[in-house]
Amino acid sequence: MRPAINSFHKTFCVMALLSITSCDGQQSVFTDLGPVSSQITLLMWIMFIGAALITVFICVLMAVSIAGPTGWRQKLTTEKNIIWGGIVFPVVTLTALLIYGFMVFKAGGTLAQAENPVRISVVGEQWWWRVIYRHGDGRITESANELRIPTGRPIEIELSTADVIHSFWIPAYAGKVDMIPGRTNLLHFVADKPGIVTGQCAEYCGGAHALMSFYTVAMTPSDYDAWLAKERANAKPALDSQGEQVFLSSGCGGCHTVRGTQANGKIGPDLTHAGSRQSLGAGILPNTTEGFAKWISQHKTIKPDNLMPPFDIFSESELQSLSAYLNSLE
Ligand code: HEC
Ligand SMILES: [Cu+2]
Repeated sequence: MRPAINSFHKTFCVMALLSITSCDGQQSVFTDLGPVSSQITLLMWIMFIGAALITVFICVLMAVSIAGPTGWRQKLTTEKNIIWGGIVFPVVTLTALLIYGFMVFKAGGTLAQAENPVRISVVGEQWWWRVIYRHGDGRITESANELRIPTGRPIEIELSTADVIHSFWIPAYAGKVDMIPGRTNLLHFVADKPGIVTGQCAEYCGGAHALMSFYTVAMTPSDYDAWLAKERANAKPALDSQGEQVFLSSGCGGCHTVRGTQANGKIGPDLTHAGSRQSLGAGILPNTTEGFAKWISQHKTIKPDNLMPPFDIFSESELQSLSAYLNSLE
């Protein structure tokens, strides 16, 4: 058990470090890469600075009422001051904030009326993301654990869940929206410029919740169109047929799809272009041949509780060719 705990700790420490360094933009509430998140950040600053000023003011009043000159203390207790300071002021500020809050709540509202938004469905699954790109012709392309979006175009994300409540959150673009069983919620935003940020499940959803992350890649519209055409295509024929053979004969295809092969399972993430994503295992491992080998041989310790069965059956060379094959699926 020891090595297992150690490697879990290692992952945990790396995650903790990442979350500290994340203040420079990857996944920070202070980063605004679109109009919806700027409005939310402004609301946050107004609330924070307002609350800080009021707290300081209350502390001064308290100090005066405890240790101030008698004249000042008497003034504090007049009926007029109680009514203005204790009733009128809170009612006015809280009502103003409530109205302002409702306005920010609708931040994506005008975007919701946009014609022809980019439509993408994201389904929360314990503990990964199913991502479905909806094409203009009504067809779909399924992918996983990464969101790609074009800049400057209104984005509409349809959020649902396959199991329990999850919450979809990319702080750089918009507020969190819950994924609730039996419902479809819509999230609207725009990405101002190309870049890569991360998002995270923001509602506790069971064991591996903290390891349910994902990358979002914003691209110029022409790059996006080119990428989507590539994503839509089937997997290229494998250069290394041994790796593909191991994949197809080990039961992986019962849960995973690689379009263009016999693997058409729907239980786990689509792997048709798995090698071209930013990360593996919902944002927790680097997308390299070693990363795939690590996932396949150690995923139960790297991401405890995840629902892929353990596979300790491969020889070193089988694992190597299987990983190289998956990494070649670009
Ligand atoms: C019983 C179903 C099942 C089988 C069989 C299965 N997997 Fe998985 N696999 C999953 C699930 C579920 C996940 C998502 C785990 C998570 O991140 O929580 C997953 C995740 C993965 C990922 C990470 C995908 C990503 O988007 O980053 C890879 C790679 C992978 N599996 C490879 C394999 C290989 C190779 C095999 C065969 C040796 C295999 N799987 C067999 C269910 C399965
Ligand atoms: Cu969660």
